Amino acid sequence: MTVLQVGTLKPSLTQTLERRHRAIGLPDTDRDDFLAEHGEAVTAIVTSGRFGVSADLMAKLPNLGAIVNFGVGYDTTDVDAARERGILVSNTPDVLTDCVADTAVGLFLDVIRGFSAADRFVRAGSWPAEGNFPLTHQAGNRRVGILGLGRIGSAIAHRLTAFGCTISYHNRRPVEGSPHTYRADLVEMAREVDVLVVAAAGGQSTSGLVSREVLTALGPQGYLVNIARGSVIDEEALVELLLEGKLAGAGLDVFEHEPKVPPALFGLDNVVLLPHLGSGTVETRGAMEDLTLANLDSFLHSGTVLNPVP
Ligand code: 8YV
Repeated sequence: MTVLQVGTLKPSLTQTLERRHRAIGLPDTDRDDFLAEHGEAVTAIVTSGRFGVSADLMAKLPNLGAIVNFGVGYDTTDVDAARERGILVSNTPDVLTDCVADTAVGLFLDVIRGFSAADRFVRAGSWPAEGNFPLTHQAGNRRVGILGLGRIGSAIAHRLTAFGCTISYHNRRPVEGSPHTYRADLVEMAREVDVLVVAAAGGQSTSGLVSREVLTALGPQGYLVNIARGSVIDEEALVELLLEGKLAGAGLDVFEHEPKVPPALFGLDNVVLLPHLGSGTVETRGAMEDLTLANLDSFLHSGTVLNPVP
């Protein structure tokens, strides 16, 4: 039984996998030779949302039983192919909800109040030279639309409710028992809100969901916050509309081609750019590591995982 690591993982996770399970890493080169030698022995993979497992790789691992994903998002793994082959896929839900929701609120405040831009203003010596920083806008008591009222979306709604915001949301279906207003039509919701917060899962079903039409409906007074996946938004349209002043601003933790960020955004003070750090705290990444190892142990001991993806 061999555990295979796909992609670069948190160093302490790699150390534990090597120590406890003698895990081996999938090399970047000469993969076919490597798989010819080790492929049959591999029963479990540990990977992360940045890398994932393709159907092609699964086909070369005839005894693979589980793909254990470090992270809640698993859009880089071909889950349909895994299901067809009877391979379990697990993720790390719940433990990162609070940190990712905090990041969304941080972006929400920053993009509306201009804190990062104001920080640059102070550091550049512009305060004594130019006088007061230009006025920004109020963040509390705004109308916020959340795309994806799952665990993270609900935690964002909870936080922004405390800021006096009115929350509406768009999902495929209404969430039973939710106190927030359901909007079946995303374009209509975007038209009605001041801020659109994207918290939907990535993958094919949500690819390009925040289209040019949705962004145009959000309009020149509207702000966009994305802590989900870059693929959910038509990034080209987003950049164009921001450059043309057809959106008030955007707070982005995720991008379509990470770690590449469209350079056209670098000069815009109404855009806040973060390097996909939503879950990136010592506490949360530690909890994700523990849950990843618990899912792997569960599979190796009982053939089941604790957090199977739907
Ligand atoms: C991680 C994430 O940065 O959980 C997710 O889906 O996007 C983040 O928590 C990522 O999974 C680590 O590679």
